[in-house]
Amino acid sequence: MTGPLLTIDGEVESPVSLAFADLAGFPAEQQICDVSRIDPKRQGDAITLAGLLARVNPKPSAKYLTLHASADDFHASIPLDAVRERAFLIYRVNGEPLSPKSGGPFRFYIPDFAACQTSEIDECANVKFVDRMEFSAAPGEDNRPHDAQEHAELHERETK
Ligand SMILES: Nc1nc2c(c(=O)[nH]1)N[C@H]1C(S)=C(S)[C@@H](COP(=O)(O)O)O[C@H]1N2
Ligand SMILES: [Mo]
Repeated sequence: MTGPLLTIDGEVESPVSLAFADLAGFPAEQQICDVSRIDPKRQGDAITLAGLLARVNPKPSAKYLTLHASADDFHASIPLDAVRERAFLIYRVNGEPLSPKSGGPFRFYIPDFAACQTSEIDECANVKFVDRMEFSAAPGEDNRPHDAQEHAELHERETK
């Protein structure tokens, strides 16, 4: 039993599907222990996006990263260069997989995100339940809310 998988594909040399145990096996320098050091509101351990990139080896054509959550059909597509050195993927809390309540099993996180709807790199791009990270030359699927009303409706759905 490997548990849920995270697929990383698109414009990369080596597409992969990774399970919890694979992420736990990433080298120490690609792990962030205790993300609360970076954002006190978040907890757990993460793999740096740089570490994931080193594994899949993006092609030069990879300019956008699309985060797919098929669980609730939520998607965000962001310019890779803007997050390459700072984003990470939270996957573990107290040695266990990140719970769905916290956005698990895999949650994308960008420190210093902009307020919702103010830029391509906003809080809404901190996609929960990520099951696929897709690299592409042009922007991919993105159904982040466009205005305050859509945003309020999304959060209303989320709490149900
Ligand atoms: N899969 C998924 N990820 C998501 C969302 C969502 O509805 N589904 N909402 C986004 C939005 S609009 C925001 S502002 C943040 C909120 O994160 P939080 O619930 O941890 O505060 O999650 C983002 N990630
Ligand atoms: Mo948001």
